[in-house]
Amino acid sequence: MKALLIVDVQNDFCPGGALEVPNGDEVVPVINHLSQTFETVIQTQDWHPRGHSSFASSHNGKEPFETIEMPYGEQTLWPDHCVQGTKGADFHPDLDTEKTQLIIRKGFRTEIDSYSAFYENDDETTTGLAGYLRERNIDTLYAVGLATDFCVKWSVLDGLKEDFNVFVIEDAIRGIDIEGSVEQAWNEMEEAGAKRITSSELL
Ligand code: VGL
Ligand code: ZN
Repeated sequence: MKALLIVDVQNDFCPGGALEVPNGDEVVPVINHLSQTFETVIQTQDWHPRGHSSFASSHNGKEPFETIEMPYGEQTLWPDHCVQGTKGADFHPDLDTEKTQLIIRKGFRTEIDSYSAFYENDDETTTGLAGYLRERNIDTLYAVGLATDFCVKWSVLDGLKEDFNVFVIEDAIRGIDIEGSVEQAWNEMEEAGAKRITSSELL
């Protein structure tokens, strides 16, 4: 059984948002088209409390896109984004969410960031997604959404680590791209066993 995994298609990651992904909104019509063809659709939602430790504003003298050392390793700092209950944290208004069966919220613990749909950035704290998928006999994921080089990449890598087959739909994702990070993300995903496809191969 397969599922469509829609990662973080939220206002703050779209043009005009707090952490905009260039052309991030272009994924919306493609994803809407794809979700019609899936029986199981799952979404993630970046969902940070105010003052989250991944926000540059929580660290004196730090600017967005600098990195700091956290107890679990290196962490990139971001503009305040996807704050719980704000418009920026809402899904893009044109994203079709009727077919969504599960929404995984992540990044809600102040002290740990969470890029992946499966594990928080400490690589230990789980979201419960792997168990949910196994109980529903889902063994294959099709990953779409934002951002290629962060939440999509880590969701794909962790999905593979948890033994799911993972396809990445290249025209249904967009990246932030910090110093070549999109190309690096593709290399890492493909080396780990992800299969790169286009939506036209499914539609
Ligand atoms: C994301 C940075 C911070 C993402 C979330 O959805 O890729 N990136 N929080
Ligand atoms: Zn975030």
